[in-house]
Amino acid sequence: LVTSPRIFSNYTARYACLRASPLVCPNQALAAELGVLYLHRDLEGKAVNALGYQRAISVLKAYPRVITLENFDTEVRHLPYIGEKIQSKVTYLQHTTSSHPEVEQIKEFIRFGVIEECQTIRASERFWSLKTLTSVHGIGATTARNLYSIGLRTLEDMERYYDVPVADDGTLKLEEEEVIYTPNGKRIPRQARLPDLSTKAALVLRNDLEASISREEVEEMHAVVMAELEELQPGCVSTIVGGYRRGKLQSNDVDIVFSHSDLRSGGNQVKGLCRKLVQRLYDRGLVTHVTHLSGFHARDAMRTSHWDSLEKALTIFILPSDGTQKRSHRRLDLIFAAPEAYWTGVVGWTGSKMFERDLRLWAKVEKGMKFDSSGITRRHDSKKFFPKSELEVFEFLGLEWIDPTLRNA
Ligand code: TTP
Ligand code: MN
Ligand code: MN
Ligand code: MN
Repeated sequence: LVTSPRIFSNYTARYACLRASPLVCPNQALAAELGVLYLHRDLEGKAVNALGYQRAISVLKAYPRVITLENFDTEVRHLPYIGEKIQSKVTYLQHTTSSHPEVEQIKEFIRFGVIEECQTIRASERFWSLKTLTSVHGIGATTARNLYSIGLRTLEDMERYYDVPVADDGTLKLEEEEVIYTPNGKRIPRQARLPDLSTKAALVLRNDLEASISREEVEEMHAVVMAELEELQPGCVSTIVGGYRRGKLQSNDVDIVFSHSDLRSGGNQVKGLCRKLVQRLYDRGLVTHVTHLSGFHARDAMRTSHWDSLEKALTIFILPSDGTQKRSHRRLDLIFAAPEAYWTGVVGWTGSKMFERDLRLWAKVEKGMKFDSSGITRRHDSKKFFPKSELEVFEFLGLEWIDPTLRNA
């Protein structure tokens, strides 16, 4: 990654969408150590405290020099979310905590290369158990704490608790797909719905789903999906977004935003296409499970910060084996935008999560706009705006361009 001094000029900004944040920063080890404190707070359900660390880490990621005791006192401790409370005109930009443990903890790291509290956390059985239990897809911190409180500690405990079937050779088995037979013996799947990824299945597939995905495989998956989509609806366009687009060498999942190249169609070519594509990929054996599928049904209870009205499917995908290599199940997120919402979709799904969080906050507080992956709305009269390129999204919101590889806030 090329890092020129200019791109760091805005590292003092309070909004992550104004800072250039490279994938790897000069204070990577410090960020990782503070990351332990963030994770600990997050696993314990201390959301406000966790966010404080997340914000401090995010600010450090944009700081262009190795932090020393000297520049810490002259500069770093005055950065937003790190040092003393800065008076802000907007109350919700302020810290809700009155003390700033980060200041002492960062100093500790500069002096000793570790933070004592992190050592304590790393030695804690509860921390490792909660971390392990949440490594299973679909198990969040709250569920993990509940499982811990009834005595579960390891993945093996979880296998027993969720009654995962074990084969004779000791390997775990996926449950057979349930089928019913019609009176004349025709075999049809019991449910017309695509199979959900149950906790049981997530446990069986955990080694696959935990493994990271190379850029090469991301691109191969993208090509396979696009070939299927082209058969279904010619002329679609797509961008691989998420961590891949921010330059990560290894991704945890694959995120793709789709649309249609025909702007005049008013989105008719993409309406319902998400569901059709997922069904087709399922019929081909490429998609094995679905964890979320939006479209014709009423909005479900998925309450995440990135909720928008775009059609999307969160799936489990596996490339066909070519006989020489064993393939792994991967998480694949498919997002469909009408042509006019394509660029807000791409910006909204490129991330990082902190970049997106502050992009929304910036738009709302500073510009009187609501940003979301499905478009930009002016708050006072609900007028919708649909930028025609990614650069136009930035310009419209009054932001300097930040390259996707510098959005690792
Ligand atoms: P993710 O796929 O969850 O994350 P990622 O691609 O940044 O990193 P990873 O390699 O671990 O997959 O989300 C994709 C993008 O969607 C994310 O970068 C920003 C956006 N997003 C949000 O803004 N809020 C959310 O809650 C989620 C899940 C995603
Ligand atoms: Mn703080
Ligand atoms: Mn991703
Ligand atoms: Mn994703």
